[in-house]
Amino acid sequence: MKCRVCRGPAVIDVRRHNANFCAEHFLKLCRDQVAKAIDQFDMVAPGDRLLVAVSGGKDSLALWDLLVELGYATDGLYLGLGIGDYSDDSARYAIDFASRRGLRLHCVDLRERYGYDVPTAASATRRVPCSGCGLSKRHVFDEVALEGGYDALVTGHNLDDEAAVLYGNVMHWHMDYLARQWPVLPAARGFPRKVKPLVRLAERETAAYCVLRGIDYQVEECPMAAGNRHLAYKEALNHIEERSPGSKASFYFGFLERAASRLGAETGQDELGSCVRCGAPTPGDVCAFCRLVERATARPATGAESPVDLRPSGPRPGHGPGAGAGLAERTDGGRSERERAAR
Ligand code: Q46
Ligand code: ZN
Ligand code: ZN
Repeated sequence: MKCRVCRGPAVIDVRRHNANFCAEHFLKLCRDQVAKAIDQFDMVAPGDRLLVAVSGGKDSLALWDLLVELGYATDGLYLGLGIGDYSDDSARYAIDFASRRGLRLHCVDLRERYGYDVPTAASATRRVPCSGCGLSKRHVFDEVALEGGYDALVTGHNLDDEAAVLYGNVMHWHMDYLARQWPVLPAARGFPRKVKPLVRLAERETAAYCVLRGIDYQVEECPMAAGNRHLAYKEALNHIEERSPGSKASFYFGFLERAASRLGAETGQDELGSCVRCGAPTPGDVCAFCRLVERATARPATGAESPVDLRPSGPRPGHGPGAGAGLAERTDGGRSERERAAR
């Protein structure tokens, strides 16, 4: 097995490119693919300050490393979800990565900042954990990005993620989600710009990138992933990719080229009011996140305590100090109503 570029010994085959690469040229391929995605979709401008949502997993740490390598000004954001040892270990990987490189990492803990965690939210709402988890991530990421004045929020969604999201959205004909499935979402009132520079790299490639760069990452799967439909879509696509390499890329990029622009995403911003508690755009009085916090922090016994007051002291961005971080959004349950309406 020889490297396509230098004919030296290869360390990885990338079947969808029908090519093998040595370590040096594989790392270059990864940098080139991220640079190409940023350029192709006009994700960021020179000098932009980027906030990278890092979970401690391979995708977000590879992404952060790649952006630093490419010369972008980045800070990280880690969101503590309170999922036992899994969260504790994930935090360590994120913190270790940042401290070794002298990078700034905001750490936000759901329990410390809002008084609940993902397991509590799941039992209070009686929904799959990913539902409240996804809603929490989206809200906190938006909030911290706006608070910090970042030009864009960057998430580690890779090609496998995006293809699986597309598969699910097509399967159920979620036309509103399909209309917004573009690797860049522009900034809007109450929302930072959101970009996904890893869309040209597959999951296996971000894992290989981390190994070759000596990046330690959380290899365990989240123990609360049960009920996550996204994983089933990924498995289905993996079967197809195995038999027909390149299918995922063809599916996803074919959609972007041929269909996405025709769907005409509506932001819906004009119809939204502001949450009376946190100021976030919402179609109702109280946003989905604040309702989640209220349910997850409610004490069943006396009823004497009032729900957590999330009202910011000034105009949004609000919610007090700190910063947080995390992964990326998913298509399975738990899209907030403001996201349904606006994103
Ligand atoms: S962390 Fe949260 Fe994921 Fe765990 S509970 Fe589901 S959404 S699976 S990326
Ligand atoms: Zn080579
Ligand atoms: Zn709110």
